[in-house]
Amino acid sequence: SYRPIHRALVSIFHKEGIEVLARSFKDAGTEVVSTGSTAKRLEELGVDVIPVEQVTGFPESLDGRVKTLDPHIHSGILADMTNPEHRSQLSELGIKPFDLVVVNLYPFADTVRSGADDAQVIEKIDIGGPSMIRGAAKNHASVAVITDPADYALAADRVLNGKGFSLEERRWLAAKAFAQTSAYDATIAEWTSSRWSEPETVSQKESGADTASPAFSTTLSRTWDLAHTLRYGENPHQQAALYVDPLNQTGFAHAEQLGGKPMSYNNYVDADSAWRSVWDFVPSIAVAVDKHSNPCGLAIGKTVAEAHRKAHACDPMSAYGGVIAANTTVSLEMAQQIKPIFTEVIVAPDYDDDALALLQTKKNLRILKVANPPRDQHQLRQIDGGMLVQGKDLIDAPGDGAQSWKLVAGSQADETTMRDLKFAWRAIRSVKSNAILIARDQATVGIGMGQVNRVDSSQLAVTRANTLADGANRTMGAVAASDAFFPFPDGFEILANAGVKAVVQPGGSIRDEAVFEAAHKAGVTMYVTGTRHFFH
Ligand code: 93A
Repeated sequence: SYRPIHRALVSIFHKEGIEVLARSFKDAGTEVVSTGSTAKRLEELGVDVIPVEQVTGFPESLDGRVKTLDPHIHSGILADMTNPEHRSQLSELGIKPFDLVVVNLYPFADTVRSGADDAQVIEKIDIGGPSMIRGAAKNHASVAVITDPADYALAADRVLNGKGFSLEERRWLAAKAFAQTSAYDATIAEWTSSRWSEPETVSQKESGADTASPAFSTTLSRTWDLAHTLRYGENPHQQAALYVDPLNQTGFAHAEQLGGKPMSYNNYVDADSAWRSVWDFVPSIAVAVDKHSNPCGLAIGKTVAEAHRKAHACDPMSAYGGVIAANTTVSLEMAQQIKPIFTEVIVAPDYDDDALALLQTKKNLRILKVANPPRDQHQLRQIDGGMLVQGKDLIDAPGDGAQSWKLVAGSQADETTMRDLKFAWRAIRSVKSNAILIARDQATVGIGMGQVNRVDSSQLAVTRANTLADGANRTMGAVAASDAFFPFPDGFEILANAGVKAVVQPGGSIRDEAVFEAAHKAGVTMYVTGTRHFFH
């Protein structure tokens, strides 16, 4: 099953690391065919190279777009040398087979990231390279294909051992090669479909596309590059890794870490969630303190330090070991407040120098800087055997503007109450369903999250508000939001009994009238938004 390497085809964009392979070619006397700058580099390294033009009898043309796309090359790659007919055809045609193909591709993703214009990006779509790789991988019965510079030393060994690669090794190399060409094409598809969508001139009948698919095609065709493996997943017995979108270099996954231990799987999940919630409040200054992907405090402040004080005060007990996100530069004052609190992660667009220096004295605090707001428009979630995709629950969905809210009980909210209701409605999007959120002075004071019925969420929100406040009654005169409708009056009544004066909720239950009636009786102002904010 071994195939000795007599003749190799080499065409590589990145020349790094090729020395070891070049030396083996020289020492073994391997015949090497190569393209333009690759041939030049190999010659510098002392290898006798046959230029590809000599094999094709055709000049490199069209600015290099046609170099190796030629039957003299591809017959040498694709001939199945275990097949006598292929062998005799090759000799009739005067074509010599390749035993080894070494290719790495034009740097498409790097070119996109460099900010190059469309024409330059398009020029970096490699056509000849993937053709050679796919041909050699298909024909692994006869050819070994190397696409990863990390395998050059291995290839050099197999060139020099006189036996070449085993069939098992060639199959493994073929599998790696197909994975690489498919990822390469997927990145191209992501880039093209993000800018070229179905034009209006194509009717739905003509395109035959599912109406949902154009919006999602960019997200679904996305490729993921392994950034690094993580120590473990949610639990120590689970393997985990971080993959990043090669075309989105600005997202949370690319956060710059300015201090602390390496990020864990749970740190990423929780901090991403806190990060998302503070951006809902721009242009206001907001801080979130999260635990297990839920806020244990979320607040708006005149300064970032004030926002943090208010967010922390919501539930100081749960804030222990939490993650903190701010949507603006962290000040020294805020850093001083955080100093005594055990915190896993802090994420912000930037830090004042003195604030950063102070935070860096906390050796375990992971300090993340993410310059840009969240950008991804869609969310993916894997289910067994499939993938769910949805548009993001953006806060400016219809109904988020209070102008479309409908007053269904009690009297019109005054300015301060309305301000707090809007805050509560905005904040509740970050809370796992069923969610009930009690707020005052543009800060959460009690959050009931993730319960399997709304009554428990209401009770939890009230209990949290009043037991975590050193004897103060924080629900009396506060406002509340519910992420979805109250199916019965009971969940609402818990809030009313605790003294909540105004409630905002989506409405839409078949028992809406009973809920509104309960609000009316309790003298509580109630608005319905018409939209909900489920978050599962
Ligand atoms: O422009 S191409 O799509 N057309 C080709 O025929 C071709 N052959 C090799 N790109 C082609 N290549 C690529 O050129 C290889 O994948 C490799 O990345 C690069 C090597 O360039 P050079 O000719 O400078 O050695």
